[in-house]
Amino acid sequence: MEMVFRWFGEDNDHIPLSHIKQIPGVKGIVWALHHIPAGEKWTLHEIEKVKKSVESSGFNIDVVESVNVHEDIKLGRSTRDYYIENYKQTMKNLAEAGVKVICYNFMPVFDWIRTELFKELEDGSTALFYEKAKVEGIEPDELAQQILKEKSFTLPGWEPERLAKLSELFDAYQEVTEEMIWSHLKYFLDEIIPLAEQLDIRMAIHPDDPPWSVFGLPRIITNERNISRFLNLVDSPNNGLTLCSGSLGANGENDIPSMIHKFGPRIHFAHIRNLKRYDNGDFVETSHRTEDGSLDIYEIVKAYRKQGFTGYVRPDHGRHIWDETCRPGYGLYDRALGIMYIQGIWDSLVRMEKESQYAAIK
Ligand code: DNO
Repeated sequence: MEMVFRWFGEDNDHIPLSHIKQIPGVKGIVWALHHIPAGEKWTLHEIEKVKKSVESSGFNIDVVESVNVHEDIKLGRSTRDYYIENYKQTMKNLAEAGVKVICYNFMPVFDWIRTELFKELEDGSTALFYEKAKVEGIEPDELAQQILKEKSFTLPGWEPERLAKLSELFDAYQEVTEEMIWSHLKYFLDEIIPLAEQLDIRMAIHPDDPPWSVFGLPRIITNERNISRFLNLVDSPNNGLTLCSGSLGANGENDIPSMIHKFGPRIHFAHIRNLKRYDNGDFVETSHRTEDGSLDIYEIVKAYRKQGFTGYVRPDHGRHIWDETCRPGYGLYDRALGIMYIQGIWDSLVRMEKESQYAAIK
């Protein structure tokens, strides 16, 4: 596995690359041109600017998260071909700059959803929280207002241009069923995967977060069966996954280690994080440690090790600790702790394998 760290750019992140450099084991920066609205091309010139600053700090730019898909593509509108052409041009430019993996998602309207960004935990830290009853009893624009009342940060997936069109988008999705989303996704994949093969780019869809329908919007990348269906829509190694343990793990029926074994070589990018599920359907994000949440992070890392996983991995959201002022989920400290926990498990597994081989020889 190759450890990478998400970073929002020089003008957009409070964490300098020099601090990321001090986290042991991090090889690459997961980046994006966050200022470019979904649907517009990423020019080589803009890409090269990030490449220069990231590479001069000693990191690779192999993984992009995300090149967002324009809503017209998800809605299957007649204008989708225009946006797909732009997407392809972005893929070509990214390949030219040396990018290997593109993470994206196919969630209608919203990317991830939470009801509180700084929910206090028992230890005094704060973390992202999802309250089921609240989502069921609130209008989406009201939730967006509440979530964004702190203007000191921008949130990936909650970009202003997306939120400005909220009611128009909800109207547009009224008639869109899950099966229609499947067919729009297939149309998109039929266009981009052959190009990804030519460019040697691995496309990695991110699961829906949380993995169920919210506000009546159809969501499909939610469980093992649907992920198998997704991979068969275009059966190519370049049509792969970002396997996000925390997104899928919000549903207790999703068995993450079993998915890792099942989808093995089609997982190009691993997001590892923990969360604590409550019986009433709420969940809160926790430290990465197995004991702190509902997911068995040890078993997850072990499954990757057993698969011989050589892809990219990043710690996912962390808590906000030690009074750090940061974008929700993306502080330095707890993600760095998460990295050390993941690497601690991985390194122990490697050592145990070596020791048992050695014992067998003796
Ligand atoms: C939130 C992230 C998501 C993710 C996208 C991938 O913190 O996990 O915004 O980047 O869904 O396309």
